[in-house]
Amino acid sequence: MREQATRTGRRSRKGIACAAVLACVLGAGCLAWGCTPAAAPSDGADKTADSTTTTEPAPATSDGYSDQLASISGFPTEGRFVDGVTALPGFYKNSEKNAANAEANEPLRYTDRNGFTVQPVPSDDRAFNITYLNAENRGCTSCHTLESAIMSLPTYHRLIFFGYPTEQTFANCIACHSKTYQGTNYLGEAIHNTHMTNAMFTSQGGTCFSCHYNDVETQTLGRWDDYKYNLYHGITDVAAEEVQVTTSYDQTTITPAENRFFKTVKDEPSEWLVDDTQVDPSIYENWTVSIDGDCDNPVTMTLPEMEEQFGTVKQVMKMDCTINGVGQATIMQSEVEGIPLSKVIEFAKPKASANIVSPIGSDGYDYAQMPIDWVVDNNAILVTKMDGETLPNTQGYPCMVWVYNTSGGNFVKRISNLTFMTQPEDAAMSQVYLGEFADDCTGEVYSKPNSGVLNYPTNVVLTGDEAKPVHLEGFADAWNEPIKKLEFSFDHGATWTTLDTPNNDSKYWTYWRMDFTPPEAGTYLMDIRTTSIAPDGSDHVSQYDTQFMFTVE
Ligand SMILES: Nc1nc2c(c(=O)[nH]1)N[C@H]1C(S)=C(S)[C@@H](COP(=O)(O)O)O[C@H]1N2
Ligand SMILES: [Mo]
Repeated sequence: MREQATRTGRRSRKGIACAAVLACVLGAGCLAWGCTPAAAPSDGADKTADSTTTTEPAPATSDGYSDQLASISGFPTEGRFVDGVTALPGFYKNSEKNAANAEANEPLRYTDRNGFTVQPVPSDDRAFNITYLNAENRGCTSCHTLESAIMSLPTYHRLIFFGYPTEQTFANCIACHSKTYQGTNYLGEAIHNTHMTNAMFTSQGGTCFSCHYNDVETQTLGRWDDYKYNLYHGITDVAAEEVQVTTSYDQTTITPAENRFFKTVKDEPSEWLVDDTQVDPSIYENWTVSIDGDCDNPVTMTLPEMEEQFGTVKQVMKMDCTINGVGQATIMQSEVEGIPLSKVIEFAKPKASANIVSPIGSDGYDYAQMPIDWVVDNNAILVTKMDGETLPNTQGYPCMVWVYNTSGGNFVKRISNLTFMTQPEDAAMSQVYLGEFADDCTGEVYSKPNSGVLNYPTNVVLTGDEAKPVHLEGFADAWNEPIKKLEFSFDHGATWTTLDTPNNDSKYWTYWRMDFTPPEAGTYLMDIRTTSIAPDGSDHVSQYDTQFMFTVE
């Protein structure tokens, strides 16, 4: 990991752009408002102004708008345009204008907090992106990081911090804030209300189009961040037949400790227990787990007693948070060691009726109610060590449940109870999280299967050795579904290079590596399309491509 550096060089142009808003929700009212031409000075208003503030009468052929243009650029205010075309080149010089505009509107670069140089908007020979798309002032992260926006809310909202230098985006908000999960209090509602009435947003000229793209095809306001990479000028396309790229993958790569993600528990920040210099061995020695509920042999044991009684196993396991959005880095893989829950369950003797076991966190986290069979079949363990060391505080010291083929939402930190329960059969799988949240805009599963780049933030600028070739690496994962293939495109999805991943095991993530030799300096866009194998054997193709832009010099 690079040295920490603060975000610098961020200058603000007029206008603002903030957190993404769901496309479908704004509807015709806002669209119509957005399409109505903004107030152009009316003849009436200008004439009134002229009569009271100027001594010379305004030229008969002029209007207020032409006067303004004339004062800016020497634009002729008299005579038919068609008679004066030879005079136009005096100021209407295409190439000079384009170059001057491009120079005056060089896209912003800055150093991100991980020390990477990033340029969110590509340069193009006219500065089209800046001038006409207003691209630097649109989309959530043109104004704020997602982390700082959430931390600045007036009420508590739990946080996810990435360990990989990937940029967190609204993609990580979709799952919990979907209509299917939140009902009427969905993301668009929350984002509209926190932005449209927010002085920071309005005072900087924030509008619908700070967050939205007007998609004439679908007649909706789409999320700018979903469209932006396909709208930018200045991206060099490379077709699959020409692209110089090598790819490989494995399923064994382990996440370095510094790249593990951290999700806060529901406590106060002072109780997050993130300081590993404060790890007190007596917490581990004295930690008790109550094995209770619908079982014949309820018992309370300390962790050392459980290790003694049930032994420990070591296994490589992935943790993919169920909300991990398209291209996001709420994922890791580690070699974990701990007590097999199958042994604990056997010892506890669940009642014949019991079908659920729920590890409950000391913070009250009780979302993980899993079928007993699922926990046994998927080799759940009560983890006490990660990569050979005592579990760090951030990762749930002194213990955390991990389960194969199941998302991080079921991995409970600091469990106080293992409770057996009896639930109606049809409800039994409802709290096993497998990344299947719906996307309100399409009604499809949002981010399964998923993929992402983990070694650079999108929009990174690479020079020197890092540019020849460009080395990219990252994951593909679909929770309980094996990955079938990854496809990479460098021409906006027209042609694809395929990386097949035969005999894939859904217990582990799929970690890919790529070397891309850029044909020339410039900005490139990589689209990743991921395919997993659905339980019925059919191909499950990612709904959205993961998009990653980079500039090489
Ligand atoms: N006790 C407790 N355990 C918890 C949670 C929680 O809020 N409380 N969140 C879960 C979720 S949703 C995830 S993704 C993982 C995150 O683990 P990490 O911080 O070790 O990466 O912890 C899980 N375990
Ligand atoms: Mo999660």
